[in-house]
Amino acid sequence: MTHDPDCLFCKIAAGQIPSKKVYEDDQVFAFHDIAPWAPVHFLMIPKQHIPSMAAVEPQHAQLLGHMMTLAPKLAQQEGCNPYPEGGFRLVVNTGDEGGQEIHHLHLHVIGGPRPWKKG
Ligand code: DGP
Repeated sequence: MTHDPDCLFCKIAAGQIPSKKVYEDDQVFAFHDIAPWAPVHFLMIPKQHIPSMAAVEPQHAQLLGHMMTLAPKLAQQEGCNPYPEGGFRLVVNTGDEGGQEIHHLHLHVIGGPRPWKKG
């Protein structure tokens, strides 16, 4: 599994930098965003270092599917109201023009009663 020793999110996944953990398994780590846009805002990251969605390869399909199927369960666990009145937003910023600041692939899971700061 690839690991970048200079990557902030690799360090968070490894427990070298503290975070408020939401979920962890052998492939994925989820934790609260440090600057939430909404009442529920956490990040899901692969434990392996993938810089962005632009770097995704067919070999990552199972991992990405795992993240996407976990997201609704964790969203509900973290307090998002049920679909359709509730729901959540999934965001993957990609590259500088896509608004990506941390170059380790991450899925924003955002929800809770509106209004939100962004969106
Ligand atoms: P993006 O712009 O998509 O790369 O989002 C990066 C997010 O990461 C941003 O919403 C703030 C969050 N973030 C940055 N540094 C830290 C940190 O040290 N801890 C936590 N929990 N979140 C962080």
